[in-house]
Amino acid sequence: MRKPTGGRTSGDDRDWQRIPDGSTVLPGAAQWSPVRPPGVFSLDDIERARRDGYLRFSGSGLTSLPAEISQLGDLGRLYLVHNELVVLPPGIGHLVNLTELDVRSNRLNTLPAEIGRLSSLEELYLDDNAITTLPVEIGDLGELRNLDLEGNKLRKLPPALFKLRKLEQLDLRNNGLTELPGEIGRLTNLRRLYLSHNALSEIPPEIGQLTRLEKLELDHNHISALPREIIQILTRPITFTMENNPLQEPYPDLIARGWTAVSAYLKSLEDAIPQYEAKVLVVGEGNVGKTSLIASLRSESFVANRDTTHGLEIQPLTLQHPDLEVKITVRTWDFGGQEVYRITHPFFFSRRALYIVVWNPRDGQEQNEVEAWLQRIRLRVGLEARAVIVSTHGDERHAEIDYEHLKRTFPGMLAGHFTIDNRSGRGIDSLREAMARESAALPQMGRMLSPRWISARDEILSQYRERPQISFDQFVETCRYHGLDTDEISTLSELMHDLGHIIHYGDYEGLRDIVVLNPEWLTKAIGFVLEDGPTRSSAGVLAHRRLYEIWNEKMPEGYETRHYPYFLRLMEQFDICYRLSEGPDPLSLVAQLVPHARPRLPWSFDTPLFPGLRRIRVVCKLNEPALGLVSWLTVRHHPSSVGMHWRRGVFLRNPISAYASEALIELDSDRRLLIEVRAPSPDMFFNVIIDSVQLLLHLRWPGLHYSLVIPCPTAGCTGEFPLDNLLRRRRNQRSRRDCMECDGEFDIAELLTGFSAVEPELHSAINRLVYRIDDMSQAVEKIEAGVDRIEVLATESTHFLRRVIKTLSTEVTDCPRIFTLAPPPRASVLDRLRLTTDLVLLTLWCEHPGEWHPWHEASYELRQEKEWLGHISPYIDFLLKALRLVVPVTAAVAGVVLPKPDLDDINAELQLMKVVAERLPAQVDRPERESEVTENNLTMAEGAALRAFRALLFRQDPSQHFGGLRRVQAPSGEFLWVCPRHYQEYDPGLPTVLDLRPMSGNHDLHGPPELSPGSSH
Ligand SMILES: Nc1nc2c(ncn2[C@@H]2O[C@H](COP(=O)(O)OP(=O)(O)OP(=O)(O)O)[C@@H](O)[C@H]2O)c(=O)[nH]1
Ligand SMILES: [Mg+2]
Ligand SMILES: [Zn+2]
Ligand SMILES: [Zn+2]
Repeated sequence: MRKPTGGRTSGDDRDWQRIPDGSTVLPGAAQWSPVRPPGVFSLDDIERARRDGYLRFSGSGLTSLPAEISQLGDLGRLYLVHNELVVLPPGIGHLVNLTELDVRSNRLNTLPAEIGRLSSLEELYLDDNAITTLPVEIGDLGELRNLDLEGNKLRKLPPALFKLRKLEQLDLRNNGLTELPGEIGRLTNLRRLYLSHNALSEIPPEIGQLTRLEKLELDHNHISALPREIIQILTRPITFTMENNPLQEPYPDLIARGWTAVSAYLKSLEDAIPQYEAKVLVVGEGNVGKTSLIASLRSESFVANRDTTHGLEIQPLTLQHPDLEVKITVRTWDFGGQEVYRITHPFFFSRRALYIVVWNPRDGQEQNEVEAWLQRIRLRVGLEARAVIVSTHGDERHAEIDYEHLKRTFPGMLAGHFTIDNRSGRGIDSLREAMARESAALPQMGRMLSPRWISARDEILSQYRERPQISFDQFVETCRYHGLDTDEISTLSELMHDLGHIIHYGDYEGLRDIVVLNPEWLTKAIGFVLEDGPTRSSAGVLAHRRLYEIWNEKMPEGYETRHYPYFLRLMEQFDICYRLSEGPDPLSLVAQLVPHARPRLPWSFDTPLFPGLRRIRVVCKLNEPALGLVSWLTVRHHPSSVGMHWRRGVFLRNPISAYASEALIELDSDRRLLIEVRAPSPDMFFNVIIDSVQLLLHLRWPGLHYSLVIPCPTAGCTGEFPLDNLLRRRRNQRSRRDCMECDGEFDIAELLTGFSAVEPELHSAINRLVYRIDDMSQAVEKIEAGVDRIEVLATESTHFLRRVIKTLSTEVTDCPRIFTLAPPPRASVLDRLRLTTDLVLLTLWCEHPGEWHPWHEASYELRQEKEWLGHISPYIDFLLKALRLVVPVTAAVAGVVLPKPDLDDINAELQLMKVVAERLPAQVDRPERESEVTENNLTMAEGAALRAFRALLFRQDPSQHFGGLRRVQAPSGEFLWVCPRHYQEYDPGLPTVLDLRPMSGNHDLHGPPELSPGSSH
């Protein structure tokens, strides 16, 4: 649990610290505690307090305060942390000069009325007590700026609290608050409001009046919706968290998209009406009666010899809501059951939908087909999926299905089993009722939506039959016609994409121009590539010039050539293929079609380790086969490809050769993925790979369970150690572990290399690396002699920089986080050294792994920002250290990928930053409890400083252009801000497709026209 940024006066209190177990340590504890019997307060103490202006009596088992306390009328600060106090004596009211009172971690259940006399009090720490009520006199503390009530037993907030107009920070976490009164809106000076871990079910609209808020924490409450008025604070650079709340639709998706989306939605709610809509997906083998079932549900007449469904049909259906006097509008998705659609259809299995698994219990139809469909659904959708089983041909055959067994296999997922007959209509009514009941329980039921949004959406969707896709311009035009503004339009498109109504990737160049209305239009195109004979026989290598043949000749209605680059790009987006070469005859690799045979590899799992290398090996055990896992990994990691891939595996080499890191990933059975990394220092590459495996499993198969085990190092031994067991043993200080199979005894720390838990705490890790860098740079010849040392150091540094990014991402992801400060370039050399911090140049950096560099387009002149730089200084110190790691990395990489000037640039920036940092004002604000390291590795002070930096940056760059730095997601999941040059590695734009239509007329006189972004229409 993170502590808020509590203020504490500077000076000798700063070394006072709270150690991680929550107890407290006093500076120079030796001279205090041993000689003193616990709980005794001596006259010496009083004397000393008079002299020093403060009294500290912490962690000493004190049960009451002596009467003498009231004689300390001049006392400025009183620290009574971690004692056994049950009450504060009324005499406390005499301490009228007290500015800070800290009674954390005692047993108080209320405060005396006399507290109200402490008219100078600015900071009051009452966290971790048992306070149930506060006296009205609390409202008299007119100077109070910081009130900490975390971890008490408040159920209600006293009205007097809202008289504290100067309050800047209010911490109410971990109380039993059930209600937040509207009066909170009076505390207009609040900057930080902490309300996590309470029982709040609503946020009052008055929250919108807190326009100075920088941080609002609402995690772990019972909040289901947000008031419209919150827009006023959302439009500011605020850190707002509300994880673990039962938020209604569409908040979860919107929040995942960002607060701008939430604001746009809230703004539109003015005239909103509840929506009763559901999505029903009908799946099953071919020819079992799916289409006939939908017809029956729609009360259409039975068709004896119905045609097979090609791809996907979407039909509306209305159902009566079981409890309300409203109709539910259902969109039924009828999936053609033929084999060819198996790969692409699961892309459209959405969450928050009802599934109908149809089967025909005729001879030869097996129950396990039903089971296989349920499994596909669960893999793709996860545990929240709901499914109904329907047996057709009920008039002819009795459905023999072991429903109880299925219920046990898919706990919580099944919503009933129905036998129907499409010819006679038997059973249809009760199925309809069950569908209405299940639909009514879907989370999006009753979602509020503006009628303007509804009519825009409906008009767009109604076109799907005539036009499988429209341009985003057309989408925008329709929305504008219905009165939506720009923010609303992008939010609506995101919402529709998330709900599976359309396919639209607004964040990607090349993909953002097309809005797909009929998903089948797309899946068929992809299916044709996957089935293409020549591509299959050339081991998955797809020559782009084949696309005309694939897409135009096979499809009766054809695809327009201008869409070819889009389809290909989307296949990349779906991790189906990647570009092998662009040149005159561009090629892509379709990873699902690579050969079965394993090529010759530089090494395999049983090759002995070369000297100077270490290895990390792990097995990822899946509870169900994950079809396509290896091919998806092959695509994701294609920058590391060395052309060695096969159906069951891939061999990778980190593109930065200085890291000398190689990996072998291979399925040795349907459910076992082996991963081994070999390198002088394998941790970084290993972590990148294991993170990407976990991310893919999580994204593509949310319903899949997996565990990680470490295979026994003995050659030929089949023993393995579950990872969590090893981690637990290590926590329990056990150092060795026996193998059950070969009786070998192994060092647990050695088995666990590469796992983050062994990693030292971030700060000490950085310090150690920086020390080693200094050590090395003092003996340059050492580097030249021992090449492997720089490899190790470079890899380890990169690994830690990746940890740094991950750590920073726990605080801030919506802007670049790495920067340097420099005196303005115009200043003379002398002026630059004699820097006054009135004018400082802030330059953001590109965060591309292994190649961090300053991005001078993103430079800001900070004028008169002394105070802010003071706020940020703890983070600047942290950054300076982290950035020093960049130098050896870059040095190792220089010449390989980076031009040397970049290295000079980096060095120059760092030198200047050091100059600036040394001249920064000491913290002008109260310092933080800086010794507290939070679980995510940043100290309190650094976290707060990072947020302050964000606020500063947003003020400097309100349009959030950041000099063209853009956010991308690395294959292993973390968000990075990168420069335009590196951006292309994440979003390569549209591929080139050559149009080799058969020659006709004068068409080919000037060679084939190129089809790329500009040449459409
Ligand atoms: N007697 C009888 N015939 C049915 C029933 N349901 C479907 N049929 C017939 O079975 C055949 C297949 O039905 P469809 O509804 O087209 O099956 P489908 O599952 O949509 O097939 P695909 O689209 O190819 O996946 C049609 O000829 C229907 O008339 C039923 O309950 N009883
Ligand atoms: Mg059908
Ligand atoms: Zn063994
Ligand atoms: Zn870059």
